Amino acid sequence: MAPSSDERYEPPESFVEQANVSDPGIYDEFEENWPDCWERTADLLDWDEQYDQVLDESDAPFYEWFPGGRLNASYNCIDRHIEAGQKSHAALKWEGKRRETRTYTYQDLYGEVNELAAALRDLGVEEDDVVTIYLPMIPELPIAMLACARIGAPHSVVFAGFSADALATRMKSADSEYLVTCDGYYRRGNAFNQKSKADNALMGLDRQVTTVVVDRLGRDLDHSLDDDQYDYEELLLTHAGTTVSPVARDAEDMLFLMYTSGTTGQPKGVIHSTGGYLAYAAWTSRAVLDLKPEDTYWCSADIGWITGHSYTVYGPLALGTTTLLYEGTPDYPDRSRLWEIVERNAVDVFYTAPTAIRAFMKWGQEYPADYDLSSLRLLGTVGEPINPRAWKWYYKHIGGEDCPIVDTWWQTETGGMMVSTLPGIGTMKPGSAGPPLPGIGARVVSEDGAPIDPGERGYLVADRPWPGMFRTLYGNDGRYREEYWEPFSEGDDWVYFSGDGATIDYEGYITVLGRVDDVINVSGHRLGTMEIESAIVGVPGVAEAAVVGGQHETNGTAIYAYVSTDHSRDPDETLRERIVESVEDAIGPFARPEAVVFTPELPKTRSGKIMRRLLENIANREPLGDTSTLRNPEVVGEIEAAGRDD
Ligand code: 6R9
Repeated sequence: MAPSSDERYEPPESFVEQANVSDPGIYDEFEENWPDCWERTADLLDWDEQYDQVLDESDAPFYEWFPGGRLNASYNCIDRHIEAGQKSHAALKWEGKRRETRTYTYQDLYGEVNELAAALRDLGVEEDDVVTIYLPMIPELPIAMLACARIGAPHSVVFAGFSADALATRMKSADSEYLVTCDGYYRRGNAFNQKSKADNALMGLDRQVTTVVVDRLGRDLDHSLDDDQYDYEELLLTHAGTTVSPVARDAEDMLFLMYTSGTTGQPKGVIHSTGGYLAYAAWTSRAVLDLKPEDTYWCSADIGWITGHSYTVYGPLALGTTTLLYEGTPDYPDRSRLWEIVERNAVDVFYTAPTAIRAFMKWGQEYPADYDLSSLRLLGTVGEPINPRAWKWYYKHIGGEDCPIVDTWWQTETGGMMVSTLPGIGTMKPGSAGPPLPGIGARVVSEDGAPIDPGERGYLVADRPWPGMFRTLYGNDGRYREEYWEPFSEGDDWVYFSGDGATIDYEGYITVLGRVDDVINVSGHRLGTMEIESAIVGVPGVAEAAVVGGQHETNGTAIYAYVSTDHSRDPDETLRERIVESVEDAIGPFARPEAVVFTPELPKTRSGKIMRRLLENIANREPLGDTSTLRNPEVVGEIEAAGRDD
């Protein structure tokens, strides 16, 4: 990825004048009062019981934020806005794939969340039971999340594009006995059966699962319900008008689980708390996204990923904003779809991923140019590094050179944004995310943990905890400690390791370079190479596989799979197709390799380790450097040739 450019942009005066945060003194204020500075994030919420303390570090790195405090996330995202007179204010606006639209006021949201909460309770869901949600971008997805939050049942949302196997693994890992899913959804205009995927997953589980099924497709897809499967609409009717008082949860109680890929084949269940997470999501939505209750705000990420959790659902709703949900893809039915939605809804703030921006760029400026985008006040990006060219295109053709851009670096584990300029304060430098947010201890260090010189490559770490941080990995405190805290901590100085490489400049601006571990970021989706490799080696005839990320014009990175076959099998098209299918079955279509390159052997060191770096260079058509440490240097030429033929 290209390094940041030297260009600088200042936020327009008109933006600064109205910004939620515009006093540069905020950085010092947080430093001087750390950790009490975080009280101002907790103050954005309504608490049933005040917390005793801001931060308890006694069992670090198992930190506790706002211990002793009690609150309910659904109350904070809904009820309190109604109590404040906002019942007729739009909470959710939904744009469906077939141009259907739906608007839920805060009162509507209250009604449906309560009815579903009552129904879930009736079905047996108790406080602390994990409810898995496997839904596409329809209003029932955030509604189900908030219904769970209301009764103190942590949700585990599994992205709808995941396969049956991936769903089963996640349900098993979370000991989840409840599932909310749907009959199906439209994909590029065609009905796609989601329930059969869910049913297949349930067949692989050795426990009874109670399922709620949303009817998204009506007559376009008939489905039948088993004894332990319930129709969503019918459940709501049975519980029409019922209300459930929000359960006061301990600040440290789990609000949700979110599975993400790591360096081993097993996905990790990242645990987020109720108090610290919600406070941090609300605070960053206010300070970085500049959200105000009267805004219509659109984050284009799927709620199945962390970005949608923090910045489509929890942050914006905690602030009483109108949050927009879009079910479709940017180019269906045509490439103007997003801009038409921005214009029609007069969207104020738009948050998307660099992959999407690169696609818009490729399609051409004429699509946004046809629409009135002047309602936009602020733009954001997240998920991967943004190259300066894409940044400038976004600034000019979407923002009309009048909207600041926040390039926000963060992760599933961090719960909320960590590195970004504050839009009403900071100078923007295309390609560089910016300084750490106030109170955040993000640093770039060398292998031994010492600060690196500006311009040098180092590792992105955080040397202090923050309220939105994950609390542990589900059922795996050991892995939490080892993977995230042990690499850079010394004694009692706990340092969080992000897994990303970065540089820092003289002004403290951080440019994130990407993962330094075996995680590949494809279009902002995090995938573990091990997960993909194990799907590939499961195909009969495959001997070995290595998967690396190679640069891709729009997706940022694409998956390149290098595969050797065993004696039983010669590589051919059928095998290639089986490999691709196997990856789709194990993970989902979004993990499909861009190329499968057959090679008689994988390049290995003398000790037998696969040289992934070398394969990465080959995928990127980069110079190979020293290959003398290879046991089998002759394969390199063959792989290069095979890749070219592909
Ligand atoms: C929120 C989210 C996290 C990984 C992270 C990094 C990459 C995210 C970025 C960025 C450069 C940015 N990443 N934001 N890289 N600039 N602004 O995406 O969470 O799915 O867990 O991915 O995404 O590599 O480590 P998640």
